Amino acid sequence: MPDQNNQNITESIQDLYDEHNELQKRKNLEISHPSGIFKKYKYPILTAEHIPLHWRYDLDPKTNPKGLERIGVNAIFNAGAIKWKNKYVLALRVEGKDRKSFFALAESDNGIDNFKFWDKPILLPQTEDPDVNVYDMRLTLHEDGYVYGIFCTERKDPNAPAGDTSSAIANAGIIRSKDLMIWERLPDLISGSNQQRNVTIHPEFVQGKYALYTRPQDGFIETGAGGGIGIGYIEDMTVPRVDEEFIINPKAYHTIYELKNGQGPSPLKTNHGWLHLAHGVRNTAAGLRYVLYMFMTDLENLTEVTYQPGGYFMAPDSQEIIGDVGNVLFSNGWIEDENGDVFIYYASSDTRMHVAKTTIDILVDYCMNTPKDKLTSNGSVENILELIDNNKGFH
Ligand code: M1P
Repeated sequence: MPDQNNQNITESIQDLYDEHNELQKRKNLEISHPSGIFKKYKYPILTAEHIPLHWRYDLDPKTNPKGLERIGVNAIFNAGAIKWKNKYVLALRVEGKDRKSFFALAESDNGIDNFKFWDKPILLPQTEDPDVNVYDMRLTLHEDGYVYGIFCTERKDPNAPAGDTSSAIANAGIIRSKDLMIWERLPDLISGSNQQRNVTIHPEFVQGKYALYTRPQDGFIETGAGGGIGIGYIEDMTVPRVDEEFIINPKAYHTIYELKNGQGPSPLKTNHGWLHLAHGVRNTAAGLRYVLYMFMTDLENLTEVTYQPGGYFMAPDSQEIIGDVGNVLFSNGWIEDENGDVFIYYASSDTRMHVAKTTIDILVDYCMNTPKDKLTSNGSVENILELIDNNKGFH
């Protein structure tokens, strides 16, 4: 005769598995966007509910007779991305209910649905100064043959006054791998800045050196006098020292990147230059607003921004506006397929992951042919008047 309690727990766990399987199998539906620049998808590709059940529940009826969740996940967001062995692989920021973030890999055959987590989250090798919190990994296959994972590592500010339990120091942590399974931890970035976030590596050597996109800042939240997307060079990644950072894309008054900005994933190479995806932040009465924008840099001279469309490329729509940290779009991962398709992995409001699809040709057209921000209202009207003028005879 089966034990009644065990029977119940087995059934309730089975129900959880059924729901979880349904969620993972759900097909995504393409939604066109009026801009024509990308297509979004109806469902987020990954949410906290997608986390495998064996990471959250004690599945043994003897030790969990009530079938309760033991370890909860709050959100999944800000994923690095790479095409690996013909799969679309994401390195997700998984944030537990305890507020600690960690990384876990998930993969999909088509890049838009049926993402499945690998068996276990990543236990990061540590430096002598252990990470307290880690997040926002960029995955980049470098021409040296390694896949680099550069992420933000955060520790309490040792100089914070007594009673200040919030101030932290953020820096770039670096791991690398040749198989995405065994990761070597390198020293954290050494730079002249108090804080670093949004650091990623350029995929090619530049005059024999590694090039890193950085975001120097004075404080933990505010970039202060620093800020902007910088570039710095490193001789040897096992001693990752950037002696000088050159700001290639500064924050600017009355723009969508007025307060701060940050490089998203590593740039994509095109015949017309390097394509960059970044986030821009401005302050509003309702708090910070994070949107995505794009720019291009010269193929040879990475410090030269050649094109920068005015305004945002993508902003939070409808449900994307709502979440743990509302009004935020953030992207640190994209994948280019051999046929020129581009999968943009972005998170909304620090809560869930989405994908948008476009092509290299469309992104280059968008960057090269969208008027730039002339930084005044009249400048914006001039851009419209020029378009109206050029449209004579077409409407
Ligand atoms: O909460 C919004 C984002 O804030 C930080 O980004 P940035 O350093 O550009 O301000 C990061 O914590 C990021 O993870 C988060 O999504």
